[in-house]
Amino acid sequence: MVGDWNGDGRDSVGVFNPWNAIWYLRNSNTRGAADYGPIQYGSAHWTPVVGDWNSDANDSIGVVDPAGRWYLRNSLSQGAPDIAPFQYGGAHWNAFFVPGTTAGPDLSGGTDNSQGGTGSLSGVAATLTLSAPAMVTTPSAAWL
Ligand SMILES: [Ca+2]
Ligand SMILES: [Ca+2]
Repeated sequence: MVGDWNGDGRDSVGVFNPWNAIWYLRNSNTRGAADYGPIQYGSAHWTPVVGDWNSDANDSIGVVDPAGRWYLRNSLSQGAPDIAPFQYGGAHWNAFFVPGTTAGPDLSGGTDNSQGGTGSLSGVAATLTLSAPAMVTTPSAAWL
């Protein structure tokens, strides 16, 4: 993701490790150590979001859980959400299908399969989840 973490008017890079929900944010678009982080915020496989939630010119972090609840924080640090968590959207609507991630074991569970369109989405997610590890390892092995 990108955001203006320090309020200087320029967006710069940030990454979120979907396996452990740890953020690393940098104030310049260059290599180097994180200016903010590691910051543990959220849970594994939640969706990271960034924005200026409080209009102070600094972008900050947020996460959306698999049920569609948003947890927004005004500072680049660990801690409780600054805005009371709220529901916006349905379960799994915000999920990124990042290679190698799962949005939770419930995606392939029996309950989603009984909900029409949600069932087909679950099928796609399950396929991506299962194929991702092979996609990560096979190309590098072929190129060596
Ligand atoms: Ca900036
Ligand atoms: Ca802000």
